Amino acid sequence: MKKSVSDFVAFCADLMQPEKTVWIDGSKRQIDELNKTAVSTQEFVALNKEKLPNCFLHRSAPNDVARIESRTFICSRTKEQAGPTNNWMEPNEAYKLLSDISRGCMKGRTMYVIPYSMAPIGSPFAKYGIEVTDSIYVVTSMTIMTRVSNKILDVIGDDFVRGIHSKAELDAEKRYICQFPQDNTIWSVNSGYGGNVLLGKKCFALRIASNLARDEGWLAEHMLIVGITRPDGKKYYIAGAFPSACGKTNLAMLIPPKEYLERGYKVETIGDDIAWIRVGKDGALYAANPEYGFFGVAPGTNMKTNANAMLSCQKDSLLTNVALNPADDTVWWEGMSEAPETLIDWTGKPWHKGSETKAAHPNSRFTAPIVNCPCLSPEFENPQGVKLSAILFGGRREDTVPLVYEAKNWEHGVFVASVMASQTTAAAAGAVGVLRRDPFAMLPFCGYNMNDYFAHWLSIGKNLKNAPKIFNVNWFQKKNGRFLWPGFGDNMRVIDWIIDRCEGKEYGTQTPIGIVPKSSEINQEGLNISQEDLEQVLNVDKNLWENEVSDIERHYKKFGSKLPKELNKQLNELKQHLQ
Ligand code: OXD
Ligand code: MN
Repeated sequence: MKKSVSDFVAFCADLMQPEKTVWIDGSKRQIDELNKTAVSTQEFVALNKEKLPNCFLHRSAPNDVARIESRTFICSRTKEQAGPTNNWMEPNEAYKLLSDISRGCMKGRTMYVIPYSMAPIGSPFAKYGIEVTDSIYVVTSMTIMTRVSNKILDVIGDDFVRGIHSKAELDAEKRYICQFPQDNTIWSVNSGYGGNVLLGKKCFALRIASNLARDEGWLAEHMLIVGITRPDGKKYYIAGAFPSACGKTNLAMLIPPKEYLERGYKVETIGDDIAWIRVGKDGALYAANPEYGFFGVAPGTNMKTNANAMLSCQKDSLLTNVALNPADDTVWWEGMSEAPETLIDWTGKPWHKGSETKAAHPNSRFTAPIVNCPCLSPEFENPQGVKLSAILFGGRREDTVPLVYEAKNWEHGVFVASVMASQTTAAAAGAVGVLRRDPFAMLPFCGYNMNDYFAHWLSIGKNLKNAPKIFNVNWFQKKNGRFLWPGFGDNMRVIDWIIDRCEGKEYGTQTPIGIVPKSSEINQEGLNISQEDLEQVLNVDKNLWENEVSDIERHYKKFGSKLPKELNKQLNELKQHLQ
């Protein structure tokens, strides 16, 4: 084993003083044993062995149910490197604080050492990590979400990403999720919520990896990747960035309307949350999903909205903060089906149908192996990734932003992504439903100065001979509280228009914001929407866009003088077009 690995593990053991250290080898036998232990200590509840084989319910502490952005820090050498959108802590100060909190925190516990790979081991995309943790929930989840194997110890270099996690006392006042980009190190303490503790995911694959990507000339993005095959057999791959809990999983696993299925359309999933994207020799972009599982939002998921997600979490999965149906040891969440009469809610208390409280937490999750997904693409393990035809950006907007529009070119696309906004969701602690700008859906995940991140995107585009087209989509427009667009499978109609545009079809109308489809170009066969509503979702309202521009100006002020000039130029052009 590399000395750097054993030194790291020795450092963690010296500091946190676990009773023993166990190396995770990725074998089923070892995980089965650990799951049994977790059931015996009530960390897990074993679920129905016939209906949900090898599935377990896990409850996190009630004050620890979402990512906590206010306690997430980028500990780069200078505040300027972390930029205007991140919390920053001076690295020596952060290391001292975390060491003080962590000293002796694993006394009487086992420290598990997890070697894992993000992306297929040995592929050009692969990056390796070691996470130490005192939580079996983390071990089982990491085994689902990443490629855990003792083989990693043979291929790992000194540049592996060091991850330290301890539940410690689950003390919210001493909860910290710190990234140290200059040392490839992540330190998370006093939390047990997935997004804060499965260190391969947000902390590594986005915050640390975005730094690596900037230095090495690639992109680490909060994006789904989906493959579409048209009846003529031609395949298209599309990546899409939407903020947390805005439907990336649903779009990645979309089931097309009957009319499309009958004509031979096929949709296949590559990833639902993170894309690592590299420039190919042909000047196109190639994307791979570095993860190995789904950590999806449960509420609202059902056999109609996302049958593939439902089918993915029926075996070998963890269900976190959902309700338990004690009648048959199955699980339930709001929006799954008609509620059973009685349940045990996500906090472990009895719950009755009609109760004012939710049975499942709004950010309850399924953690499911990607190989369970019925529509998993055969390209998922392709070490070269898949060639992107289009990149989508979008968020939850009740008005202003039409169903879809196409950016004029790469630079304009970067502008569109830099001003994206969405209503906040339960995936992060804090108010829900508040509109906030979330550039590239990366606001909580970009591990360095976002001005430099925008500049990196602009410079990647300059070298692309076969750049994907960039689009913005919005499935969430409302009138009198009612969604105007049916969404889910019907989003295929929008994807189809996007692919037509990628094929160079002379579609759409130039508007001040970009190219918007004419309603006649959206396939309406079997679509249940009035002509009026369809016109409305495609409308670009100049007054609303003038307000939007004022808000974008306020948003851009935060970035100060380092904001790339190309973006201000794009904003000025938008203003002119609106006049
Ligand atoms: C997630 C998130 O869990 O974005 O993917 O919060
Ligand atoms: Mn996410």
